[in-house]
Amino acid sequence: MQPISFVGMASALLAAWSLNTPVAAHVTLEAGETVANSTHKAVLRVPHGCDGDATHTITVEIPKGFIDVRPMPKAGWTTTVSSGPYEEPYQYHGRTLSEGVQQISWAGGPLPDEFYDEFVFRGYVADLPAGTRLHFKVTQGCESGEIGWTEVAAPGADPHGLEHPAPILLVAAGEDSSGHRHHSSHAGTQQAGSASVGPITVEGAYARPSLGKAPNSAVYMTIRTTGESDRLLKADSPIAEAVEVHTTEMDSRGVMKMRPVDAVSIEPTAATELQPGGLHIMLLRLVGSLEKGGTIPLTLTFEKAGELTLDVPVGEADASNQGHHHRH
Ligand SMILES: [Cu+2]
Repeated sequence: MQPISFVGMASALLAAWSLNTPVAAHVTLEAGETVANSTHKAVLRVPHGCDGDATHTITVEIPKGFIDVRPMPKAGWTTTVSSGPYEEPYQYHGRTLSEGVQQISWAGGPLPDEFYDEFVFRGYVADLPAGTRLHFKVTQGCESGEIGWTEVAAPGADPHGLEHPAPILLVAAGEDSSGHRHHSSHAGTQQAGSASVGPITVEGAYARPSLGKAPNSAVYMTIRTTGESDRLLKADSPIAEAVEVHTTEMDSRGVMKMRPVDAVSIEPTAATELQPGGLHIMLLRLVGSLEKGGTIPLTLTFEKAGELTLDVPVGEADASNQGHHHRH
């Protein structure tokens, strides 16, 4: 993985990519980490062509252990897969899978050298041991030839020195240092109040109990990323007729007011806090009451990491977070 420092650029136009990409020269996967026994959406990032030439083909080889693979079709490109038998069969959702996709090709474009694009596919990470590196060998076909992003470091060796490394997806341990379980974006398995998708982690989420017949409530949480900058684009929950991302500001008369925001930047340099008196997720026109001790489902959509659904406990945050009043 080639870490990309994008501090402060979250609101810049995507076109800025191509002006700032010498550091992002490699073909990489957007999320470098996943966990075993989970569905994973892989996003191949192609930052430029081959020595100035446009790209017309991207081919990726699917490594052993990444199964039930489905590419996302791409406008302007012809997507093809080649399938074959797995080295060994997998038990998957009550079925035995003995063959599947081994290679995906996107042909078309062309993708001019000065542009950036993404190629998406999803699959299921089999029951692999933590620490397994899945190497997705990529061949980038250009008008004048091709570049193979296929180099693989020896086990335990650092792949950073390689000139044309194969994009890596690391199978991480199921628990992080704080003892929290990591979870896939599959709903229904998370610990209430925390969840992760790709490099994004949500922790400490809670919803304010509804008061009497108050039609609205709010959800607070801490969001972090171990990857590049991302943006929270929207939130949804069946518990409210509308869900908006709000910020709280003081107006010229010193009155705190809330207003919707288009997106919230998630930067790798600092945690993003959604808290009373600041950014929050607004639940408008509640469908029922929010009782302390219950949970509500909430889906967050991130620009790059995609969707994450978590169960949000209804209640209070840590004592340190109490005492603020959310104005309406
Ligand atoms: Cu609000």
